[in-house]
Amino acid sequence: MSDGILTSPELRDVSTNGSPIYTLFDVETVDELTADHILRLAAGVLGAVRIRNFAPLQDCADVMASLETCELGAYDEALIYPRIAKLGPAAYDFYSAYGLDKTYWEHAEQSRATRSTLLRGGDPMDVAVERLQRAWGGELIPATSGGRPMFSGMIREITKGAKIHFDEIVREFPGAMDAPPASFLTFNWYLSMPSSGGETVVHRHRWQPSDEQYRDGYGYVDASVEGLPSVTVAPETGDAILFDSRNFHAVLPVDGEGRRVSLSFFLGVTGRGPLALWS
Ligand SMILES: O=C(O)CCC(=O)C(=O)O
Ligand SMILES: [Fe+2]
Repeated sequence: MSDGILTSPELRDVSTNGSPIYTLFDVETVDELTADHILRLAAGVLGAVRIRNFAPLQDCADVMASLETCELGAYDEALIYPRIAKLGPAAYDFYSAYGLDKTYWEHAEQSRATRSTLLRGGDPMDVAVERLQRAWGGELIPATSGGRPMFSGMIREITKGAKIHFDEIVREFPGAMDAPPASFLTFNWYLSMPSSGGETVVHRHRWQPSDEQYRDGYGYVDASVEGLPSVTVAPETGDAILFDSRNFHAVLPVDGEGRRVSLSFFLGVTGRGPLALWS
């Protein structure tokens, strides 16, 4: 271990027996996302980033008003229960032995068309992409499946919570994505948040085979993460958060007034830059 690691101001002592354990699993709440946040999430030395006022409240309100006239679909309720409403296909819904099936591409096209007018006649995804691009300072490109650009930018309403789960397309749906990225992050921009409840909890834990004893439908019971460090993020309307989607995470049920709706997609640092070497 280098001196740099031992003296970093971001480190916290979470020990219970006197010796310090550095988890490098904090939430950073910031006004501006930077490439460094994305890289530290990718490297696994940050729990989550919350970006305050990611986009204007008026944009959120306008998208929410347009959504009133638009019926949301849902994940397959036989698999994802309690129900999670959404606009836009997830690989989760359309994976078959041969990759993403034909209906995925049909849903992608329809959903893009519906989403493309929700923000005063424009697409709220463009706002998110523009902000992320500015932070990253480089290109954002769609992942591909069978050579075709995949859909990104679901609008999702989680009301009764989401079970503890992880998202890692290359492990869950092998072969669905052509060129796997070198990291797996999730982005959510909260278009509406309730007055209480609906927090996102991220646990410092990645899937391992023994977790299967804790299976609970599409997710895992609390015992899978017992005793492990975790962070709870309570975004407000207009905020966005990013974290490593391979870490087990859950959404708590809404218990106040108001809807919990986010624009959501996965992103990953691609693995085709130069290789950095060190000792
Ligand atoms: O809605 C959230 O806060 C997180 C939802 C989730 O499971 C994800 O983004 O992977
Ligand atoms: Fe998730």
